[in-house]
Amino acid sequence: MSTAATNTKAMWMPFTANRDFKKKPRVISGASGHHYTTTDGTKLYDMFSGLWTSGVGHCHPKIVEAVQQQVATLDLSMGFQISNDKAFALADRITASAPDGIEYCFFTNSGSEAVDTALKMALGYHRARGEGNRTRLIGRERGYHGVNFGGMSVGGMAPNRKIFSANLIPGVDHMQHTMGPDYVPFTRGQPEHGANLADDLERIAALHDGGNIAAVIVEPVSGSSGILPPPVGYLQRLRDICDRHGILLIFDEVITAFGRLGEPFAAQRFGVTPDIITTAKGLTNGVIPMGAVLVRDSVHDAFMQGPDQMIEFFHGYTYSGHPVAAAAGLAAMDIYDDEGIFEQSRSLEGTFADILHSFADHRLVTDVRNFGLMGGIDLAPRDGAPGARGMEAHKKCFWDEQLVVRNGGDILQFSPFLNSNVDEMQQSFEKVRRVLDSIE
Ligand code: PXG
Ligand code: PLP
Repeated sequence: MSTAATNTKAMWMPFTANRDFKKKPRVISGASGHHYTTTDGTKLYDMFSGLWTSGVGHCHPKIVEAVQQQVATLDLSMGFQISNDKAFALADRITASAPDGIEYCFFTNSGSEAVDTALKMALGYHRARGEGNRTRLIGRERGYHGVNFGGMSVGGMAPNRKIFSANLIPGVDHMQHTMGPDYVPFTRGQPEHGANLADDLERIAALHDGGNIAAVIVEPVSGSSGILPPPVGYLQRLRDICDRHGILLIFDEVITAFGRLGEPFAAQRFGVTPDIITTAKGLTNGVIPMGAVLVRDSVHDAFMQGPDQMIEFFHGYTYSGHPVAAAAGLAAMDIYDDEGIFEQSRSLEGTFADILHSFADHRLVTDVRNFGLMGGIDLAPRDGAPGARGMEAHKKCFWDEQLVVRNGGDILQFSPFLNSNVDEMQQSFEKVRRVLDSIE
């Protein structure tokens, strides 16, 4: 596969090995359904649903039409002190599918912004209730909460943090991650043991006094750091500890919301309701950037005091509730309902798990983890070159097998379309196997 001439110099690419990429660029110029097309016309199967974003496939006609209509009808409305019909409709729609008690929705443009918004809400909530001393924020090792200063500070991925070590926001602690000493490699779905890892929050509460902690933020299933499903009972235990100390629980559902776990939200899948949920990605099927923070009525209501003409929360983005993004979101919600997308996702889980775990016998594979339609395969790192084997697998999938998979270092990550089928999955993983067989 050759690469048509694209001048790749000027763009400094996000989370990319720029110099390596630019030697032989991988440039997409089209997409339809479950495939991408490159600039030279090669078709690739997308085993990552965009970037965890596009559960119903690319260029879904209903979303394309909704966006086209909206951009020609109302391209933008001021979002401060005025708003637009589509944003209100989408807020209604999302909160209706959220767990009971989650009743309000604040729009952002990304997951990173949703996270920083949620952290600010948590601090504001306690202050508004006369507990301004509750300022500590608790994240978790191996957590990913985006790249803005708040999310990076509560995040637990060392490479994202290390050059900012002196600039992270103060007053943050991290719980240990959920692949504890008792973790058994090749566990299918949720580990049976490890709920007690949640007691690390109790340890931190004892250290600082729980009454000084504002919020705890976790991904229900850690995504970016390699698909870490929560041990059975772990999330409930976190909920209980938070309740005991008056700490807000934030679920970062940027990946896990909108069907990736076969439900609107992971909160419903695990039967644990947090106080705040952050979302993005699948909110618009990835078509227009948008994020949202969903909150319990008690969190919202705490802000609603003082004179009526006063702004209650001095926070917002120019594009919060952008009408074109909201139109895409409404179309995505229609598709999720009309096409039974979450049910389809749920029905694919078993096959996906079977196929992933069939890699346990491969000489390069050291662990396989899965939950819902999130999957990870750990490759043994090459001596002295961590990440090289994962990168080689990613590139070989792309060039030799016309398959897009993502690697986080030596962890291969898979995010199949929610409406894919068993044949597509089998064929894709045959390609992955051929690639792994060809790697030294
Ligand atoms: N929280 C979570 C849980 C995420 O997964 C973000 C926040 C940030 O969202 P934005 O829209 O600002 O990127 C994310 C994003 C990967 C990968 O390889 C995952 C994300 C981003 C980049 C790569 O798994 N998730
Ligand atoms: N910087 C400047 C100078 C601005 O005027 C604004 C918004 O008005 C921002 C940053 C924030 O941009 P956004 O609202 O798109 O996040």
